[in-house]
Amino acid sequence: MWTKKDLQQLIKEKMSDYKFIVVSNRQPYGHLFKKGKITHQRGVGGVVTALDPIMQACNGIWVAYGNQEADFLVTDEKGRVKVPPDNPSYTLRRVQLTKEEESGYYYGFSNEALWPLCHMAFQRPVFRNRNWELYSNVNKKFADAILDEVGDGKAFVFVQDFHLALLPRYLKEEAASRIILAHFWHIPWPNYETFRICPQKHEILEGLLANDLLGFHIRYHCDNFMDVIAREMESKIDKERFSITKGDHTTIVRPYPISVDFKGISELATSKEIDDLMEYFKEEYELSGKKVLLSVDRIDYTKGIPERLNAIDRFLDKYPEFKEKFVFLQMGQLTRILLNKYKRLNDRINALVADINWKHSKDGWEPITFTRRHLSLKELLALYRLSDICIVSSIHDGMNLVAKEFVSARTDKKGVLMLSQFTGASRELPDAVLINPYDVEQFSEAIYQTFSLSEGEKTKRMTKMRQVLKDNNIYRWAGKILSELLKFEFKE
Ligand code: ADQ
Repeated sequence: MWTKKDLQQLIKEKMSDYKFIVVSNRQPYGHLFKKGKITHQRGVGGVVTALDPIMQACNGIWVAYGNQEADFLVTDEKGRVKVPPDNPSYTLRRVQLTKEEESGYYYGFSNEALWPLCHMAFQRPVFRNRNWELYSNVNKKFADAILDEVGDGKAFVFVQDFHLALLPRYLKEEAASRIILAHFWHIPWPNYETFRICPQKHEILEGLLANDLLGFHIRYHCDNFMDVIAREMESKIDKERFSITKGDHTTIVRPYPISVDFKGISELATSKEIDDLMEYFKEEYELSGKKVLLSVDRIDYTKGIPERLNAIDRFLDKYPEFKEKFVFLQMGQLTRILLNKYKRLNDRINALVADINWKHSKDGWEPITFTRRHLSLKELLALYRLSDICIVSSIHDGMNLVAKEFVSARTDKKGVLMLSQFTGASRELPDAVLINPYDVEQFSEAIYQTFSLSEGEKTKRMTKMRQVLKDNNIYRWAGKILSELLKFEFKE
């Protein structure tokens, strides 16, 4: 089993002679104002959880977009600041973007073109030349910052996600012999029929083929990528080694299913503070004596929120005897709200919640409580622990960490996970109750069947899922990628 210590050890032993640079759009720490004073906030999510301790162990450099109001008030002239702020041990180099750059690179090409292109959610991608230009410029800006940090030395660079598809090529063009590159793509890779509509497909593929190692969550996404390359690029494909050679450069393609800090979550979830928070939520949402259904998502059209609400509606149509017996808590965090598609989705969810609550309400009881806010990790864990059923109904999702967090929090081995078969997580967690969010009949029936599972069956399923995540934790994800990366040798 991989632990945080194993990872730190690996990096200390093998990376001492080189620089280690992580690059991502989102930063591990942000600086902002609170009551007139500058304070800081740690970023959330698996990547920060896994890589922050590595960076602390190897005195690395993390390059990211500085998007908080006080970010550049604490940095030097190059945008550098030592983090973690309470125990400075590595360098965060912030890249500064103008509003126009943020709009074209982040909202525009990343989230209006690549996000819908890679998710089979039947949302048409929008390709605008100006957004592409800004996406390229910003990738170049990231490359300049990294090259400045590498200087005349040698570095291992670990790139995150779809915001930075061109970055590997810019780096290799300038310093091929001095940089070894891994890139992890956190979202699905689409099939050829879908990908081929992208006007900038060749530039994107060339960008990604500059990596030495390219990772996706599951084998299926690797297969899709290899297939797209076979049809779009002159290259040599080795299906046994899972490698692609273009010119004299070879890229290895591998699946690495991302995960969560299973042990850390299990321990925190059983603390007294979480017990207190559970009591608070039970009172706040009037949960006593009722079964609790829970969903937690960014409000995104890939997460299947309307599909879930429709399934609750159908379930109550068919089984009205369940009225007053449960509450469905939908916790949603607003995201990308500047984009029209997200504004419309938000309006649609509000209308659906109002309609369904009106239709099924009884003596002051309403089936759905919709809370739109960001929750702290402790609040999340309290909600995971007090719920009977956690529903993840994404219509397409690279992995989905909510499913894994829920299982990690259930040290009592109770609670049932309902999981969309279109998430990467469903490959590792077949003991969840698997659903098809497009099939409202099957989905609503699955809710009914989940209510009637025996306690023994629930424990059996949860025990198996916990065993899977205990082994496949976030440190294993990072450890596997970095061990592979360290096998590459610098060219003389
Ligand atoms: P996301 O699409 O953001 O990530 P997901 O994996 O579910 O999706 O992670 C969401 C994270 O945000 C979870 O850690 C969750 O707890 C947190 N979160 C959600 N709603 C919240 C709220 N209201 N308050 C606080 N926290 C909230 C992308 C891909 C996924 C892939 C990850 C990691 O789309 O498929 O699993 O990257 O690779």
